[in-house]
Amino acid sequence: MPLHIDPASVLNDPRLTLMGVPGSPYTRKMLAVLRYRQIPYRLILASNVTGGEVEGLPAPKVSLLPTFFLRGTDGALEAVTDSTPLIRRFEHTHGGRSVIPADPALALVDALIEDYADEWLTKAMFHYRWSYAADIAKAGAVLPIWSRPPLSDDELARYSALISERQIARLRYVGSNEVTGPVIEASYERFLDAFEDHQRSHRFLLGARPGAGDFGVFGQLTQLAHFDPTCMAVTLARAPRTFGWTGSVDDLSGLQPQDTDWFDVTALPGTVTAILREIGRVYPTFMLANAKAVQSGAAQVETQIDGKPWVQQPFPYQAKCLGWLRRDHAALDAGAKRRFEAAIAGTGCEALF
Ligand SMILES: N[C@@H](CCC(=O)N[C@@H](CS)C(=O)NCC(=O)O)C(=O)O
Repeated sequence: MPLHIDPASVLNDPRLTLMGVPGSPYTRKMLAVLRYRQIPYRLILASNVTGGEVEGLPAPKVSLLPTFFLRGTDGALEAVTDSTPLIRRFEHTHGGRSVIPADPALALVDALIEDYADEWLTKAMFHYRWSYAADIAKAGAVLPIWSRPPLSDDELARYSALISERQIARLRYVGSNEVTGPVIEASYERFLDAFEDHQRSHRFLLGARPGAGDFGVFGQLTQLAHFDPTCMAVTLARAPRTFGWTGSVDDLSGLQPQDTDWFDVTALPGTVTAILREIGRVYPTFMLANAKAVQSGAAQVETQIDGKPWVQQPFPYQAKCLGWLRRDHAALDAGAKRRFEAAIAGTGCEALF
């Protein structure tokens, strides 16, 4: 039976209402942010693929998970997607336990890491899941269960086929193909090595408290490290701390963050610079080539990443992400801009701004 939800009940509920599934990295990212921030919520399990069977709620402009149902400026309930601006919106609506560093220069480093996780690490997530037979089989068998229990064997087989076909056809959106696959995997492995090294001395990416970037990385790792078998084995073998970190970031409601827990952006540990160097090695080239292709209406993004050819179809949303990073950079005052530029100097990330 479809679940009927009355919009008025959502408007009057002090909890946030969102729709998502455990197999969606961005759903997991947002759930972890809400738990860490101690913001009460309710999750409606529903998938875009198998159909949500939820009636009564507005539909978002683009159907993405997670979808939040929030009061719009006109007072009516609206469906809102995109984790990055939602995190900033909740910073204004709910006080305390911020995931945005107080120093705007460090906040931009955090936003850069978040964007890399959301828009680049997700390539690895999607690539491993829908390229390898064992991963396709596991995702196909389990993903439908997460949003539509109970299912008979026949129904499960039908939804497994539906999900796999649909997602494999979408590999082209993230740019996973025979040419780019090895670049994606090598870059994931280098990221793991750099993050693992960082965790020998530090708990989170930018200090002893998590930023939005940690939650972005966490979201992708819920799948890369903890679910899809090929990359899970890679992660466990190369980066046991990262495997463990992913389990712990899921629920940080008991952490007691202090204002002094953030790194000083003028004295970042070398392990952060190494992570930024890995980001700078792959991400700016892709983002700039993609933005250029979107702008010129080209049919393909064609560039070289890490010295190897990269070909994929343009992704307009990621051109928007680049615009957001540049907007935030332009908004920094002269002192913060200097601190930020010194923090990323020599990493390759400068090319983005
Ligand atoms: N920019 C969005 C990305 C969300 C996203 O891509 N969600 C995926 C699931 S993880 C999705 O809903 N894809 C469309 C679909 O499955 O129909 C965010 O940050 O929340």
